[in-house]
Amino acid sequence: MPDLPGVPDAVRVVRADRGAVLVLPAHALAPHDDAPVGRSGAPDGPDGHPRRVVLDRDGLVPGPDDERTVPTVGDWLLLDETPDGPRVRALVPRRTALVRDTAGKTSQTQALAANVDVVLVVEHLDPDPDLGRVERLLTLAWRSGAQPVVVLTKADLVPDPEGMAAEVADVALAVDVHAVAVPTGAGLDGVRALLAPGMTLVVVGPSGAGKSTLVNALAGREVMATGGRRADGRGRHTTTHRELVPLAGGAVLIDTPGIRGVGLVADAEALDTTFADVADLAARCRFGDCHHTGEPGCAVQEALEAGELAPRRLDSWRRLEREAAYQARRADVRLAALERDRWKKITKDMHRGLRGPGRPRG
Ligand SMILES: Nc1nc2c(ncn2[C@@H]2O[C@H](COP(=O)(O)OP(=O)(O)OP(=O)(O)O)[C@@H](O)[C@H]2O)c(=O)[nH]1
Ligand SMILES: [Mg+2]
Ligand SMILES: [Zn+2]
Repeated sequence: MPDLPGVPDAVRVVRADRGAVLVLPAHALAPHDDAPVGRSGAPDGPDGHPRRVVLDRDGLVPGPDDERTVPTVGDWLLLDETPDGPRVRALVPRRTALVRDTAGKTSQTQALAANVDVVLVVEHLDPDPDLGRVERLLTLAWRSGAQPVVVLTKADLVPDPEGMAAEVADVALAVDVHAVAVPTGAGLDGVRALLAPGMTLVVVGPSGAGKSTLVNALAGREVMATGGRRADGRGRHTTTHRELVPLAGGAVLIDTPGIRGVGLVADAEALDTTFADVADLAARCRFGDCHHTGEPGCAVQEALEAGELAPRRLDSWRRLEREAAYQARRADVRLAALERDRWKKITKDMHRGLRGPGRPRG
């Protein structure tokens, strides 16, 4: 695998549940003729079917730097064979990771998918695409280290898909935008071009956008169940788990459930990439700490007044920046708490050491 020079016996997580993972060996993911393609739900099946590996009690696996990590779809693992079955020896360091913030007072993040090359940000053309959501998912994707690509679905349901795609492209800088219609196959070739052997793609987007329909179309068979659309146009949450689907050509696709509000984990770099137009303007403001709220020499306000920057775009940038800053603060609080606990333990151990082993207290 191009992924893993020097780690020939690694297996890949195709599905992660609470206490166990389903894995496939690299050769089951590589291109070969009439491969029995792995499907989950058949633990320990014949060759080509995923194997079930039970995790330690805590559900974690040994990662780099002795850190224990929750394994996720797309992870590569090294196994040990034991009399009780396979056990995870180590997690191979992740090349990229799509991470989201999960709700909670102190920040907790969740890796949605690992070792991804391309993040397909899937958004429907009918109902109208939500540009703010596209910007949010693009930021998440840039942060992952993978290349984002936007896929606009249901092009068959609108009169001017190309015009709509151009509007989305205006907010998706440095990103390819494809409008597709699965019933007619229109636009799918552009997405198929991304499926080189060894590539890992993940689809993210709202429920009902057509992620699983797209996965099936690219796989050429019904791998994932797809859902209807409710009368109000909103999704039904048909897909309920993340799953890695090997394609015959040697690429793999990861399908994910529609995420309601995906908590942003972003850094300045990811935001500046998504909003490169705003960041460029902001760099030209007279004052380095300009808030773009009426300061003299504000290039952002000037662009707004000249109609060169959409107010929606600026609002969206501000909202995501605030959210990312808030998330980072919560992460800091959590880190500080962890650090405090660690020192408490170290000082406690130290005192115990000073007292000497086995020496009675008091
Ligand atoms: N007309 C049309 N319908 C589509 C297209 N793509 C998906 N659909 C329909 O949209 C509905 C939702 O599709 P799914 O693939 O289940 O959506 P999803 O994004 O996987 O949704 P979740 O699993 O809930 O996150 C289904 O009824 C699909 O048939 C398309 O290109 N054109
Ligand atoms: Mg789905
Ligand atoms: Zn300014």
